Amino acid sequence: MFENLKPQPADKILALMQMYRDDPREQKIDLGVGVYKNADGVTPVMRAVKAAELRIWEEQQTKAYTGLAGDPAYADVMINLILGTTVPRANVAAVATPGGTGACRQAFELIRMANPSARVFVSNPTWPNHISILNYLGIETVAYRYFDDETRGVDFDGMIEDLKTANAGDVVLLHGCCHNPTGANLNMVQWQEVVNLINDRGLVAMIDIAYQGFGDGLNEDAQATRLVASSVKECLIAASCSKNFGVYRERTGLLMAVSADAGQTALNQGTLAFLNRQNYSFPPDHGARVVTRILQDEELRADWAAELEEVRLSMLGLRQQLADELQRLTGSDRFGFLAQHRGMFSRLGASPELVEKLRVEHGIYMVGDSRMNIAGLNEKTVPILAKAIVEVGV
Ligand code: PLP
Ligand code: TYF
Repeated sequence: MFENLKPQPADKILALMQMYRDDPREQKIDLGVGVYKNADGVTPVMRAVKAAELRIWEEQQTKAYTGLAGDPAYADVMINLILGTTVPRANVAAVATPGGTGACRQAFELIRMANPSARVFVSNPTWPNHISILNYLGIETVAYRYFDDETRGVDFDGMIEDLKTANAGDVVLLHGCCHNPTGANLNMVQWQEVVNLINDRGLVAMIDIAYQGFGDGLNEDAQATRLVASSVKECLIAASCSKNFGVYRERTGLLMAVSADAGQTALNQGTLAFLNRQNYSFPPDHGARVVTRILQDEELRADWAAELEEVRLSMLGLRQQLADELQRLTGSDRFGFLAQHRGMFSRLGASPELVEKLRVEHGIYMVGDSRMNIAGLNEKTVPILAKAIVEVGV
């Protein structure tokens, strides 16, 4: 049997991570995989996470199974964090999942189950795992225009034009905030227009929100998701705690199915629990329990929010420093978009050849599409990157 296996394409982002590790140069700079790093290049365990883990260790009396949906308290706190009070709890079905990836995977499976002919419209570009999983599940994808190579902002007219080709029942996959890989995002007026189009054409919204708190703030980054969830007939929301709680390896995510008809929720909840059972039975618990503990405890929650805010502001500071430095070196504003982008990533807009040159000649690692993880920089490396960008001729 095994002889029938074929080599599978490697994940380019993860392959780059290995290349970076294997590079002996001391001054190398890692702007690859989307993991937050502080000025010392460390991905710290957040203070509130440590404190919550300690309390759980002291108090936890059992590790017996939870439920197929995970701990209900986890769903409650996460729904509140993401949706606030914009949607009644009775309209939301939710299950814990292994990370945001697990949530995406289950959402796609639910789509295929409910409407096998649905196509999923994905931004061009989007997180490569979206396409990879959709292809694997045999779900047709349609790319909609999103990133404008000239302005390095959103090609909103192109996006709307392409979404107008969707048929009733097709799914529109949107990044709730901090678009990966471009860093370019819609404003709220544009979000409203997308919502109107979804409603006019009978489309289904799906939101992937993996960076709440990394862009403009915890509530600000949830604003679009809240607008969509409270304005459409139904939507799926895949959420990740990997980044904003720094619990990457714990695999902590949530999938929500939101319906304007609360009478639908029991069936949605049963379906989500069924999907969990088919794939892995009970979802991972530790990360979810830590998140629950933090969000339920006023002090831990405040400390977590404060540390997350430091993380957010540090990335904004690096963006501004890089944009200023490039302004100084080039005498032009053409890199001003770096300060406008939000989240961990910015697409620089360099050709694959220049990305390769940056890696080979300068030891600067970014993804082949010129996506940079801003958190991979610090005050000392920003000028080095800016100089290299100008030298290779981006
Ligand atoms: N969705 C997007 C857009 C992401 O960038 C990521 C990566 O972090 C995820 C989902 C899921 O992350 P995880 O499965 O690690 O929670
Ligand atoms: O885009 C990123 O870098 C993060 C981390 O297969 C990631 O979302 C990258 C690749 C992958 C899983 C997670």
